[in-house]
Amino acid sequence: MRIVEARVIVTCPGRNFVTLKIVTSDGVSGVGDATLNGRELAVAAYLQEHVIPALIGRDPARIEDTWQYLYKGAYWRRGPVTMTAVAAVDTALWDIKGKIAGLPVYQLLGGRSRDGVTVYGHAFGDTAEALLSDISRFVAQGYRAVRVQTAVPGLPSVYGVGKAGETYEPASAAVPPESVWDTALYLDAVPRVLADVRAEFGPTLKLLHDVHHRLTPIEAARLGHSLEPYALTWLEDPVPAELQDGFRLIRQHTTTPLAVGEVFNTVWDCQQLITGQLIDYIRTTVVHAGGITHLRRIFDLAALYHVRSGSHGATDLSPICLAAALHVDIAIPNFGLQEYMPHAPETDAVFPHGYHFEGGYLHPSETPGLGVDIDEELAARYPYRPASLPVNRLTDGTLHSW
Ligand code: EZ4
Ligand code: CO
Repeated sequence: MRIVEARVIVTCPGRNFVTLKIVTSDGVSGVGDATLNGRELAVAAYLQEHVIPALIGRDPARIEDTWQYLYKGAYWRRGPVTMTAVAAVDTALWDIKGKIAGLPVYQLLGGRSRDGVTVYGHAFGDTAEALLSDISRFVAQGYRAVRVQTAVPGLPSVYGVGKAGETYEPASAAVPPESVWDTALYLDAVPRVLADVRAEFGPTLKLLHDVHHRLTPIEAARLGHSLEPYALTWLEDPVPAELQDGFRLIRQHTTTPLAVGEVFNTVWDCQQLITGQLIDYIRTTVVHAGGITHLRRIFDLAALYHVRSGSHGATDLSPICLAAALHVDIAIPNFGLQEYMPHAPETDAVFPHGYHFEGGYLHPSETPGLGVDIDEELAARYPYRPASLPVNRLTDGTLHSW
């Protein structure tokens, strides 16, 4: 069997998504997510110009060899654009292998290690009341874990906190919108809010908070320490993680568990974090970390060091990525949590899928392969619209992180 065709599909059903579809000489096809939020067309061009010509004629069964070929053969290793393109190919080939075997992909990964994939939802509120009622909404649906993001009095807007009644979408304008950031106000507000939330919901609801890379290590250490009474399941992205050693400083000062990795692309981005036991959860996921093949390599390394998975799963990762992530989550021994933001109805319609949510768990599809597809006719009705993530400036105008 040979790969006879591969096509890149760019669509915007509520937000932008890039998809790779690979077709074999036997007429079996597979899909892979290739979406890189705010940089979609860079990946589309990488696939179209540099990857697809080299795929035609290859044996689709050779997943590992194709991964190595695309990673090493490019000469220019790693990086989000390259690794998202590699991930798309890898995911599509696992989909094809599952369809040919007549098995859901998780069976090819060793079968189930658990009954369901525990997910966390995104609660936010611009007032304390709105936040508590948003969390109650998740609890009522059976969620066991909730990420809590709050407005900061004195700041007009905060990343991750939407307006009441609106669906939250981080990439909102063609050119990055700018907002104002003040660390002192933030560090003052967050512990008070988490105290209220813990008091209201009791000890068993898992609470998480995402800092979105906005602190320095010593500021993050202080925040982690001040949140200890409220027993967070994790504090996410406390600092930008180019300097993996930065986490050592945070770790020395707090027992609040740490999670990081949604922007990582390879095992090399988290090697010190994992082997130094500087984190508790690694947030890499299929689409941005080289596909199922490489993600499993990261999670296997993590398992040796008591680090559990906590894969990224915001709405800019397409239903194809979520479907693939669930096959990994259900199979690996060291699964921790899976992020879950339901997609918009238009998105779900473009990507018909068999995974489903029930009582706080997501369940992967039981159909052969990934159990997800793209409706290309419907996708064509939603043309690409440029969108960017926002940036922050400090009150004096200095550019800050996010
Ligand atoms: O900012 O997916 O934990 N989740 C997040 C997300 C990310 C977006 C970036 O594309 O931080 O909301
Ligand atoms: Co995050």
